[in-house]
Amino acid sequence: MRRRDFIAYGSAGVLSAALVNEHPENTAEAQVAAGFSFDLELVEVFQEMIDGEVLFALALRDQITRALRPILNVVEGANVTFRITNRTRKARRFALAGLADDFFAPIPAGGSIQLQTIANEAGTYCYLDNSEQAASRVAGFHGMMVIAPSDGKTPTGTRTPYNTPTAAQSMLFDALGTARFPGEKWRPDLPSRTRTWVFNAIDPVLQQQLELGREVDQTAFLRTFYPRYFTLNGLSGYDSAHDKDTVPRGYVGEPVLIRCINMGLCTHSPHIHGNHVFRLSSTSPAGGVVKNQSIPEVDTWMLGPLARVDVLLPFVRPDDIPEKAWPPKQEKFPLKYPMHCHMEMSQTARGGQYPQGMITDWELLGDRRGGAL
Ligand SMILES: [Cu+2]
Repeated sequence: MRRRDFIAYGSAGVLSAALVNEHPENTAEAQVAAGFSFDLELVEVFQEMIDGEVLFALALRDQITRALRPILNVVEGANVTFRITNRTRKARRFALAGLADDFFAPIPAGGSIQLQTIANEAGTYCYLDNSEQAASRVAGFHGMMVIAPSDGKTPTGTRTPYNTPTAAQSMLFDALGTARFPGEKWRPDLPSRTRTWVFNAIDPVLQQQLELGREVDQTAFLRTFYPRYFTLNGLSGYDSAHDKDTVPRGYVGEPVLIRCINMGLCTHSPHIHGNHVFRLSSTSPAGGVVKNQSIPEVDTWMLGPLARVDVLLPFVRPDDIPEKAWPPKQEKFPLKYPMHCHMEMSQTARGGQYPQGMITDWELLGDRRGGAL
């Protein structure tokens, strides 16, 4: 089920009948010879929460696909142009956290701007509005930017998500498809082998303050922030557990890269059942991408505010099923395993409804595709 999202036109904030989509896979890219360009607009919207409550929110929208909070896909080294129109009631400032060009010029209310930068290092990044410090980011003006590598191969030619991968990253990606990980290498050419997870926490009081056009006192905002909804790709609970763009699905031997960013104010701890993940990269204090020199195998990974972490879900036979009992005969495929945040407050909606918070599934569709192991 898709939640309803509405664009709010004008300062009156009247609910419009225009339904809009939030599809992470609706990439906003429009590749041109010299680089990438995006036509985007800053909008005020109303979005339906998991319990039916409708809240005001801010968002960046792709002017062509109409997707809210699109994933911006570019390639390392390319020139990137953003043409942005600000349709909100306040001046806004688009920023790419973690890239060298962190601060562009402000965009006045009703104005348009063209911004340019260079995609300087492959990895997972985020865009946001920092004109009201953290407030408008948390209120929905955020999204992911993915810089794919221009080459991205290990010394032996295996594809990875990074240019000049570390020795540890190379060992892991080279090992995919061999004894420990029967099956295939990671496949960047298949969209189903990469998932993008954007985490956020929503306080209805903040959303209402922004809806009413009130100034947000930053100190008070940080002190009193009281999130009631916890979202993954803008969805919660049942919705995110059944969202085709959020749920990793595949057969044994089809590893999936999961790019994670936390746009909220709370620290989260995504925790996964069935398989462990391999933590590939994290965020440097200066905002860059840290390609890990050693790769921990974990079932929980920490995501502080503004953290960006890549993990690899290997899609191996789950350890809790003995080899002699594999493939399972009584329990039928697909085997569904949860990912839920270990910060327990995040599992609820409105402080009580469990499990309607930050959760999704991943699905093991069957033994090795084609049967050969
Ligand atoms: Cu659990």
